[in-house]
Formats: sequence, structure tokens, C-alpha cells
Amino acid sequence: TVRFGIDKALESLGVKAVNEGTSTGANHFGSGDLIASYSPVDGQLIAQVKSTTKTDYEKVLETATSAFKTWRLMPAPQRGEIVRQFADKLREKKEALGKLVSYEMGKSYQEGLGEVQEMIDICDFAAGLSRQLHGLTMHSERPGHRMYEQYHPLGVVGIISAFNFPVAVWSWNTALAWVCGDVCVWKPSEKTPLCGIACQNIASEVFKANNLPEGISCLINGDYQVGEFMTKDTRVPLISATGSTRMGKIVAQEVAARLGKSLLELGGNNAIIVTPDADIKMTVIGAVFGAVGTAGQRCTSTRRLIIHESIYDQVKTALVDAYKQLRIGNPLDQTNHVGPLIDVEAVNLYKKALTAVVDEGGNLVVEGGVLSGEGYESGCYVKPAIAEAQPEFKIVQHETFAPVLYLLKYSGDVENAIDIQNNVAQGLSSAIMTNNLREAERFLSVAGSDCGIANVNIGTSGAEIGGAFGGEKETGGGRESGSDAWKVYMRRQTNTINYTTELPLAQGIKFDL
Ligand code: UN1
Repeated sequence: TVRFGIDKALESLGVKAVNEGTSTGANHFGSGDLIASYSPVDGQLIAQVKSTTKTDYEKVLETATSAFKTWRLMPAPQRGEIVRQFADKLREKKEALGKLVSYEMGKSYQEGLGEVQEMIDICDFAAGLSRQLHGLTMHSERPGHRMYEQYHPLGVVGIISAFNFPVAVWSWNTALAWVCGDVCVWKPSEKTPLCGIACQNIASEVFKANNLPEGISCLINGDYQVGEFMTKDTRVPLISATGSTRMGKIVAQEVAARLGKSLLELGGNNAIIVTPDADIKMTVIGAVFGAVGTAGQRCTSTRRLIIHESIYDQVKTALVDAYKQLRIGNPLDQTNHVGPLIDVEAVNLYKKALTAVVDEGGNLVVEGGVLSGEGYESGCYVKPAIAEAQPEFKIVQHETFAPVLYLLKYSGDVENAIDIQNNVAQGLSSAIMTNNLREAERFLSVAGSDCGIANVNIGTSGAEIGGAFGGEKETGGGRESGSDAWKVYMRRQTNTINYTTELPLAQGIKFDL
């Protein structure tokens, strides 16, 4: 198999690879059972990682809690400087980390690099933010009184992330949490543990070089049971979890049971509305990238196209043509557009979705299929598919993490399309393709899209880090990344100060002694 320099990348990231032909290479951040990481690119075992036991976890929490005592005292702009240095290290390691992301997760090398770029961008954002963690001042109703609010760090932030963005989602959380003065404990997906090891190594180097305590950045590995150590732990005031709605509902309940805070970024069922006034060329580019990019495994992937009947056939034909150009294969080979799904389990869910849509009366206009033979040995490569369907089909209502695009037809007004688009359980991303101002504004209005992200003449995926990222309904309601998302990582305190010799009470209450 062609490995595109992956061994060199692993070495530069301090990830111990499996020795030739054996399975002894281990990465020690725990003492539990070994988790094996197989690449969906070629099916090879890349390396193993030790999982975190309860005893390991206790040690991690102790280290984190004690590191917090030092870290919170460091002025925020100085913490920003540490995050800036972390971004510099990421710039140095961009190619290596991008390659590992591509090899371990299966997204294209370009998208792997893009993911590391998102990390760099959020660090730059956070470094600037470190001087802007401001609250408001209010006018007191009492004379000689001053009232203001300030933000303090929360403490230990638990981060649970998914395989599809194995490094960026962690950085959205951690870069903000760090400048806010929090320390982080990260449980990456057990499907991409090596990305976790690599990031932890990069972060540790920076903290060490600055004589800062171990424990500002912590890594734990394992499945949902390891996640549960955190979700049930009152010493972890905030859990930020990204992944399936199923997982999010469990996490939310466990955290709520102890009245902790959770920040959830869960499933999407993202649609693009294509109106009679759409630019068809742009629509096709946006829809194809949205549907097949990352092999349809983004939370923001385009799953539904809601097309006006007057241009339906034209859009369908253009899409079918575009899908003919798609090259599926090794994502490290930059001539390919579509890499593998994460694992065989994902392939089975993809196959099930195709069967389901046909069973419900849908029509496959681009038939899918699992690829086999040379270059496809991992069994994880599938052909992107397009199905004509009805909005109310169960499978259309469901998020399948694979490159399956549903074409839905609407007639009449844009309101009808908006109804279809909103009529799903999820509420992450949405888009409209139109050059008609009235339609665009209706889509963005109070009666328009109900999603956390609503775009005009852009697809559903590929959000910039500067905006708040997340969505409504079953997407979980959380907002990560830009805008004022940092506030979730801090506790707000209202302070009232009396600089007189009197003690007047608020609300004019008289209490004479
Ligand atoms: C995700 O799929 O969990 O907007 C995150 C996008 C990326 C992030 C996706 N910036 O597609």
C-alpha cells in the first residue's frame, strides 16, 4: 500500500506506530486495555493506545484540579500568549497532523489540512479574545454604589469529541477554555485516538516550555464508560460533547442530574433550498461538496436538497453529471475527491439507508455501492448516492453519516420549502440558493429557517470559526467556537460596591434600627 509519508508524520507527532508486523506499539496515557486504531484508508493497524481506567482517571482529575489553581491566577492575556504559541506549533506541524487526520479518519488530505487550519484560526481568535473577556457595568439605583459583572473561569472542562473532526472540535473548546482560565480533560473518539495523542503531545510541549503544570491539558481514552467518569463527576462543571443525538441525550441527562452545565453539538439533517432564482452552477458545487465532502460525515453535510419543481429536472441532471466526475479512493492521493467511511459499521448504515429509501418508495438516480478490489481493501469505500424521496420518509428524517443525498421537490412559494426544511428533528445548518432578495430574507426571517446556521448562496458545511457554531432542537442548542461562545466556559459574577457611609437598601426598602 502507498502510505504517502504517514510514518514520517507519526514520528514527528510523537505517535508510536506499530512495529513492523507486530502490534506492540503503544501510546501510554493510561493503563487500561489497548484500543487499536485501524486506518479506513487501507485497513492497516496504525497503532494502539491504552485506555483510561477509573484509577487513571482519578489521577488525571487530581492533576487537572491542581493545575487549575495555578492557571486561573495567570492573567488572561498571558494565557492568550500560551495559546498563541500553541498555534505556532500547529503551524509547524500542520502537514504532519493533517496527514494523520486524513489517514486515521479518512477525510481528504486537503480537508485534513483544513481542519488543522481551523485549529490555528481558533487559537488566533482566542489569543485576541484573551484581552476581551469583558462583562458590563450597570448604573446602580442606589447613590454611591457601583455595579458591574465579571467573568471567572469554571474549572475543569470535560470535552467529548467525535471521529469526524478528530482535532478541530477539541481545539474550538480547548483554545477558548484555556484563555478563559479553565483546564481541559479531553476524551476523543475511540475511533481516532491517535489524533488525540498527537494533539496532546503538541500541547504538552508548549506548556512544558513555559514551565506550566501538566494538567492544563489532559487526555483520557476509551469508550462511553470513560466519558461517564466525567459526565457524572461534580468536579467537572462543564461537559462539552459533540457527536450523535443518542449520545447527547445520555450526556445531557447525566450532567443535568448533578446540575452541571453541558454544551451539546449533535446531529444535523441539513438542507439546501433551491429556488427558481438559484444560480444552478453554484448550487451544484455547493451541494456536491456538502454531500460528498468528508464522505458525508460532517455534522453540517448536506443531506437534503429541496428543489422547486420548475427547475427540478435541470438540477437533477446537473447533479448526476457532476457525480460522474467524482473520483473515489485513497484520500491522501490528492486527485481523489471522496475517501472512505470511518469503518465497516458505517458502511452497513449507508447500505441500510439505501435499502430503506427504496423500500419507502424512493428512487435512486445515482446508485451507490460498496467498492472492492485494489485500493479498496479496507472495505470502507462507498459510492456517493442520490435518491429522489419524499420529505416525510423515515430515512429522510434520520441522519445517516454517509454520502447519501435526498432530492425533494416543492411547488409554489418559498414558504413551502421552508416548511419542509424545518420539519425534521434536527436544527444545525441550512441554506438557500437564490438571487431573489425577498426569498432570501424570508428564509432568514423569524418565520424562516429554524437552524443555528442559515446561509444564503453558500452550502450547509464549511462554517468559519468566527461565528457561533451549533444548532437547535435535537442538535442540542449549544454554541461553540466564535462570537460570544466563550461565555459558556466562564461563570458570571455580579458585583455591587458601596463607597458611601450609608447602607441604603435596594427597592427603597426601609429597615430602621
Ligand atoms: C462537525 O461536523 O462536527 O462547518 C463540524 C463545517 C466545519 C465544522 C464541522 N467547519 O463543516
